[in-house]
Amino acid sequence: MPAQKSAPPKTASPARPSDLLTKEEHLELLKHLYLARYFDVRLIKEKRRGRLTGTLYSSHNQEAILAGTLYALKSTDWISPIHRDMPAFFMKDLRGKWGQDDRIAMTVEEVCSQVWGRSGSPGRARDNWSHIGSKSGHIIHSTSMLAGTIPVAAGLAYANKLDGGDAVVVTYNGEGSTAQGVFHEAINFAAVHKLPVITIIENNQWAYGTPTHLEYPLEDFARRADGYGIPGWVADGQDVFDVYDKMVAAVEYARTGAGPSIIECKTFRAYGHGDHDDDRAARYRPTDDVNKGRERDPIAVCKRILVEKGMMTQAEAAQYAAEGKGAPQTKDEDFPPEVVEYLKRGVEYAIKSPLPDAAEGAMWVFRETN
Ligand SMILES: Cc1ncc(C[n+]2csc(CCOP(=O)(O)OP(=O)(O)O)c2C)c(N)n1
Ligand SMILES: [Mg+2]
Repeated sequence: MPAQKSAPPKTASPARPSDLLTKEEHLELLKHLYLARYFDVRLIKEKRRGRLTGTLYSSHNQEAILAGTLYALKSTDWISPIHRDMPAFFMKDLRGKWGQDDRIAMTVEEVCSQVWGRSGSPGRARDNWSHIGSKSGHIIHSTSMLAGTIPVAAGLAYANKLDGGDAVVVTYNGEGSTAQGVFHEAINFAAVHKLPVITIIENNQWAYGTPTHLEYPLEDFARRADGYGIPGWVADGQDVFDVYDKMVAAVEYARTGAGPSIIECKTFRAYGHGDHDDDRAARYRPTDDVNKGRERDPIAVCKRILVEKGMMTQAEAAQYAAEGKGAPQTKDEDFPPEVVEYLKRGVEYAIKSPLPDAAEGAMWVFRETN
């Protein structure tokens, strides 16, 4: 074989979608991480202060999954969040629309009212958490049945496709839910009909008290995609830009009619399954594993990348130090003031709102009249 005379032409590596974001958009993504984190921290503190009741399902340490995926969507796209995704309800459509309440799916007031079980909430005190949705805001009403959200998403995507729409439907699912039969049935259906359904697997290493090695025999849950002949991406769930890049690819794939896909986002559940499980989780999860799992805080990862890209100075990165702290150690000063103000609006609105009238108890309950 003749020796190669000249070096092969240098091909520039293709730009990652996140490299095409402006500096403002990079900084906005960091703000979304702070917002999701502050929601979590604030609710935990409110509950400890006795100003809030009900179970909290923390998304601490998993914020980059919500921020990165939502940032790649249009407001006409649909999402189907579940228990671990509470900030998604007020973060959908937030890209470039901070403070424009009439242009986002759900306001922080509505979401906080839901958490406080007040009359202005969609669920009107029947529940304090994620069993809500918004038809106009394109959020599928959440159910508790985990992967049971995927057939609903597939049906919606099918209807939208028949109507000639270009909406993408995104479901958020824990890795544990991928072991349910309905996960297989729904994704198989979506694959056969080439439906624009994107399934985000939030692999936080635990399903309640069950570790991943007792849920699935392989390392990457994204490999479940192979059985349906659809793409399965693995994203670093701590890196909002990597999540965004994989999401842009999945959205493009879905939007062009190619069909469904799966993105597994590797992360780690910071607390117990819900706060009722915190004490027990401290016994079933070795402390070293928890510390290691929480080592790469998504806020810190994002800041490091912003500094590397020259979009933030070290001093600016150090200004609000929310990363690496649990809720009790975190102060308001660890967050940008506009983030604290934004959430404060929701919390104060909820606390001041009345409880629903007791007579409402029977509302929405089916009753035979004859
Ligand atoms: C069909 C069904 N089985 C069991 C439950 C009870 N349950 C609620 S969340 C959960 C664990 C889910 O784990 P995973 O899917 O990994 O999500 P994570 O909580 O880790 O985000 C279980 C067992 C349920 N809600 N629905
Ligand atoms: Mg899990």
